[in-house]
Amino acid sequence: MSTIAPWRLRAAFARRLSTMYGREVPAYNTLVQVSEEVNRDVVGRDGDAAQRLGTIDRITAERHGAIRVGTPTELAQVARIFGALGMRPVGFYDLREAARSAVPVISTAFRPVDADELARNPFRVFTSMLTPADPRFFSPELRARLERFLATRELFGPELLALADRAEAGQGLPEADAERFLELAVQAFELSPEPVDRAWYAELEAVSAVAADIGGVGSTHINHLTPRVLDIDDLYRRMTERGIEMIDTIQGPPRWRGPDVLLRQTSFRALAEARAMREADGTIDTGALRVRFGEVEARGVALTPEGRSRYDTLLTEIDRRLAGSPGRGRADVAVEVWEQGLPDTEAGLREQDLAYFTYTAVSARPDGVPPESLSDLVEQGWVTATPIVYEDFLPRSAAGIFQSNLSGEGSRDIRAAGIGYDREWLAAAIDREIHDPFHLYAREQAVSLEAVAADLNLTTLKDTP
Ligand code: OOG
Ligand code: NI
Repeated sequence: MSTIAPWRLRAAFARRLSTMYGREVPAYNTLVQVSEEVNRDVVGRDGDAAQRLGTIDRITAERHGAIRVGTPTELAQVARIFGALGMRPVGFYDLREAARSAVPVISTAFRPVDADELARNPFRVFTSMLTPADPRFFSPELRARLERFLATRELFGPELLALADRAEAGQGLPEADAERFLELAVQAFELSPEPVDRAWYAELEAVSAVAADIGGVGSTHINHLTPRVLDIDDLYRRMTERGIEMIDTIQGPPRWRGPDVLLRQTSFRALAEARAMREADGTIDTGALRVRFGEVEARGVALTPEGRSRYDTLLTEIDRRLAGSPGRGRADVAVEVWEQGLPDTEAGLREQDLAYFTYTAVSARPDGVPPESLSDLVEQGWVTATPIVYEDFLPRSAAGIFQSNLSGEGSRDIRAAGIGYDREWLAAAIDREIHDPFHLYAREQAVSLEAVAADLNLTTLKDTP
């Protein structure tokens, strides 16, 4: 019997999750359909240029999901399930600081880390973990009850976890086991029909809607599944024309004349879904919760640490100018700041070492001796530079997405000191390396430069740019 490799499990899981989510949240199907229309139109209009950051096949299949769990134990189990799919934890996001309203979580993203695995299927899941120990959000008494509640629930059964471990250790599963694994894995992220304890949910919701979504119920669920689109402004217009209420803005960089960088995202608001509710007297009623929404994203080139700090500076500058002239629209101010602060060509980004690229020696080489500097090699036609797509997330955008979908602001005690979590803490808590996204991009670029140096017999290229 043939073994189903991790990347096939990943692709199949993403497909099945998409089918399940479309059944549960029909507006998601509309979003996917409109995204596909937009992508077709952009490829028709711009041809190959539209596929500079990924082939249309990759982009059509590309999704990210988001889930939320309550404890390090649950997060470690999630890591085993995604490990079976060839997805590793990458990056550490602290949304407690990034959001205006109460979002008491820290997060990472599970995704493939190697270029060839990403090319096969780039499925990723933004995964957040509740922080009941943070006294800004939870009193010691509420924390104790919340932790007790979380300790008794089981999100992932032993059969699912055992299959996950076998898949990760054996680099895949035989067909029949793969089928069972996928079935159980998708089930684990479906919305549970179990009644929600209304009072407990409401108590947590008063602190934070995110806390209620995570700790107010006995299971987890996928809360959005995001397709990738080549023109997010066009998509926003088309969704609005169809009468779907979108959040106010597109998060991240503005639309402008230069290259797409990092990530732009927008979403439609969480929809009210009927849920069974357990009342204080034990009777079951029907209520409604707004927990799931539809997000869409456009991806650009990955920025170096220097490019990223430039990006953060530009965001702050937009806020500063807006505060100075409150009558102006954010989009206009953003474009102005971008045009003043960022090179508007790929070559400019490369020369200032603001973004990552892969380099390839061309087979039909110019005559003579190759120059030694990388920019000369590219300019004189010895080497091509292809932007590396940003595969990760942005804390401020993520906080914005969380926030725009919350029912209330929640509450927080700003006098209490927050407790510090970081990448090392998270790695220890789940006993896995948390990859640094910058290292992954830098490694991909470095590997390509080594190949160029070997192809062209150059010894001095390695450490540039
Ligand atoms: C995750 C929100 C963050 C993104 O794309 O930035 C996110 C959540 O709502 O659980 O998915
Ligand atoms: Ni998302």
